Formats: sequence, structure tokens, C-alpha cells
Amino acid sequence: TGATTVLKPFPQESIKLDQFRTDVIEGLTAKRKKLLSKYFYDHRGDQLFQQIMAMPEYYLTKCELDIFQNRTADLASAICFRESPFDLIELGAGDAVKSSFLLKFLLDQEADFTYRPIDISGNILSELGERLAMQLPALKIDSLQGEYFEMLRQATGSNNRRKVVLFLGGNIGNMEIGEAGLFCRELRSHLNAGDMALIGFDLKKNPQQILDAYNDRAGITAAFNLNLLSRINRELGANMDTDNFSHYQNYDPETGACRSYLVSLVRQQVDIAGNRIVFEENELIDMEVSQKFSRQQIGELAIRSGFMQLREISDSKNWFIDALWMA
Ligand code: AVI
Repeated sequence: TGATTVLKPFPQESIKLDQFRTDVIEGLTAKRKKLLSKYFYDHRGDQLFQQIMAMPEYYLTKCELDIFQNRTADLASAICFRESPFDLIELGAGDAVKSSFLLKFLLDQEADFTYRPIDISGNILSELGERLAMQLPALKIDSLQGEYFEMLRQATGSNNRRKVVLFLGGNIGNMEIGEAGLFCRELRSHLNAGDMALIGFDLKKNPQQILDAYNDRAGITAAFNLNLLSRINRELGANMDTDNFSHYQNYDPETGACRSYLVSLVRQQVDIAGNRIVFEENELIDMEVSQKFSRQQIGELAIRSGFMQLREISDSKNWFIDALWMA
């Protein structure tokens, strides 16, 4: 009687929280303050990202959907190579709305493949598994929950079928150019000669079009950025006042870097996990890069990371491409 039960987070959860704390403190005590955009996606962040994808200004999702809906036969014929059985592995599958069009087409063609979605979220994978079982009952599906490369290693070690890896959504743009190069090289190192990667890249285009996609009138992208401060307050017991920050978006048409910042509106100090952090008035937090590419840059990236580019499949506006690379 009278005993109190202290609920400890599961070890896995507390490791994630430790990493989050370390990354936040490291980022906000650096000379040039920075937060990692991979932390945008808590429950509220997921909802805001769904709203971003539905905004009229945010064209990326619509363009890639156009490719998967209207160029499905081209995609399928490019990846169904020599009619050999293969594993179709999707990194960060999420709700797989776009890839579902390809899955259906491949099944209709009686292609011999297993769909292997990889996602960090077990909930997302089980919802996806249930939905696909209803919509595409003939689909062979084998989900992998965890970090991309750890799961990819598991997927490649488990059999010697040919692999086709999907990395969609323009997610590669959320890496700095150098990081994207390292990512592609690491991806290559998990594949065998003849395996393929289909990667979604957002192209350079009219600069205003790009800026509008990240600087929407309704302020959803601003809320998406500010939500990371709320997450830090909640999960790390910090006391940042989100009203003291505003969102600023910038696009450099020469480098193709579209960057999100939060600007400190006043001189202020905040406490985060035992660290006092000072923000000067107008000091920036670098929140996210959404890199835009030229076709030439994409071809060079393929070669530098040990791939050969086989095809580029673009949407009807020529704003976005899915590039098919062979290892
Ligand atoms: C997920 N990623 C490709 C999005 C992008 O376009 O960079 C994230 C995003 N950030 C603001 N709006 C959308």
C-alpha cells in the first residue's frame, strides 16, 4: 500500500528522447543555430504535413502523383527488367498513396514481386498492411519497421532476388547536397549490380512558384516550423514562446536551395533541459533545406554515387522527376 509506480519510458523511447535532446542542444548552442527537420514529424507535425500536401501552392505531391497515375506503364516497364522476380522496397513508405498505383499496375501485369515497405513507424506500417490487404489482396507484402539502412541491410541479406528501391516525395531534397551524395553512396553499397533505385527529385523552376509552395498564405508551413518549438517545449520541458519567433522562407535560384528559418523577434533567453540559450533579436534558426535540382545535377549525382541513370520520368508540367538508376 502507498507504493507509487514510476512509469519509465521503454528503452527504445528513452534512447530516441536522448538523441532528440542531444541534437536540439547541439543545434541551438552552435554558432549558427540549427534544428533538424526530421524532428518536424510528431503527431501534430504529421497532421500539418498532410495539410501542406493538400495546399494549392504545394505542387510536389501532385506532380509525383501525376507520374504514378499517368506514367504507370513507363514506370513498370522500366523496373520490370528481364521479367525476373524482384523485391520492391519503399523507403519511408508512409501511406504509399503514390506507389499503390504502381503496385496495382504490376499485379495486373502479373509481375512476380514482393512489396517491402520500410518505415520508422510500426503504426503506419500496420495501417498500410491492412489497407493494401483489402485493396490489393493478391499483393505479397513484407513490412520492415526501422531505420532505412538497417532495414535495407536486412532486406538485402534475406534473399538474393533483384531489388528495386523507391525513395519518393522529394525527400532527398531535405538533405544538404553533400549529405545527399553520402546517402546515395550508402544506398549503392547496399545494392548489387543490376538492382535499381527510383528517386523523386523536385526540379528547379520559376523561383516564385517554388517560394510560394513554402511560403503559403494560410501560414501552414509557418505552423509546421513553429510546431517543432512546441515539441521541444513538451518533450524536453523547455519554455520557448512561439509568438517570439516568425517563419522566414528564402529561395536561391542559383544554388536551388529553398531554406526555412525561424527568426527570433526579440532578444530572449530560453531554458532547455538545463541549458540557458540566448537568442539575439533577428537571430536565425536554420530549420530545413528543400533542395531543387537541375537534370544535370541529378545525372552527376547518379554517377558520383556509383549508379547509372537509366531513365527520367517526369510529370506533365515537367516540374518533378522520378529518376531510375541502376547499380
Ligand atoms: C518532405 N519534404 C519533401 C517536404 C519538402 O518539400 O521539402 C517537407 C516540407 N517542408 C515544408 N513544406 C514541405
